[in-house]
Amino acid sequence: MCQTCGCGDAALVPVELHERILAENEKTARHNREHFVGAGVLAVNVMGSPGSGKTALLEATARGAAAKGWRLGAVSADLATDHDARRLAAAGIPSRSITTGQACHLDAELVHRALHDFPWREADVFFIENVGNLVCPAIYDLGQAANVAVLSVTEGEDKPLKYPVMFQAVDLVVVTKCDLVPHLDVDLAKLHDALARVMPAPRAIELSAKTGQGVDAWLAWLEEQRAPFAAAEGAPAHGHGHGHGRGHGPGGHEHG
Ligand SMILES: Nc1nc2c(ncn2[C@@H]2O[C@H](COP(=O)(O)OP(=O)(O)OP(=O)(O)O)[C@@H](O)[C@H]2O)c(=O)[nH]1
Ligand SMILES: [Mg+2]
Repeated sequence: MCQTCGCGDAALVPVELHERILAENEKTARHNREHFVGAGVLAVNVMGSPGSGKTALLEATARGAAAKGWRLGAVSADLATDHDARRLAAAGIPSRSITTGQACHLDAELVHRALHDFPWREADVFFIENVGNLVCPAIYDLGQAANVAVLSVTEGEDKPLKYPVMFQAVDLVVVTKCDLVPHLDVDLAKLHDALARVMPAPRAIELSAKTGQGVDAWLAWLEEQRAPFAAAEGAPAHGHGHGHGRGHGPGGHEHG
């Protein structure tokens, strides 16, 4: 049970109080967004079920980003360990862990605190790996520019229909562990159909962090998201010529 949001339990957290918590969160998220946009940093909220392959996706991203000359940064959240931040650091991504205790999602304040004393402004792309959970993380704005859901092929084609709040909130779904498809009964056409029914603007990339399938398409999507930030600074989308922290960035790029 999440003690922070109450997971919709009106006895634990009355509706009015929950609305106040969300309103407070919105304020801090706006503040975070101003920081990210002002520093020309593309912040991406990476969400998905426990074990869906979020950290593996970021490890694969580190391998591809090096070739593009991007600098990456990350915070990685789970309830009790710093395992993922260590994995990301080992993959070459400067990372900080956020341990949430009993909370099943990140909120804007937790992210804001993690940014202190951390050189996030150095990054071109900054990933926020959320707590593994297909529900609550979708409700909390963190100040990110883009939302991504990671959905592995082992989870079943109907997940977008069963957990629509997540899939309604994201700009992209990365369908992971595609190397396993030959060993499963999963029907990818059904999965894409379910996404099309739920996502306002359906967009998905099939990927395997293990084989590298789809990583180029994922990097191209990131480059697309990054472009307005680079253009605002008069630098190429993958260049380092931008001066971080100078208070400019793209307008109208905010979501949710
Ligand atoms: N075969 C295969 N296994 C994968 C792939 N990506 C991740 N895995 C495996 O799936 C398991 C979970 O991967 P993680 O990257 O830790 O998943 P996560 O979503 O970050 O997990 P949490 O942070 O705990 O929610 C690990 O055993 C990975 O090796 C993939 O592309 N192919
Ligand atoms: Mg992880």
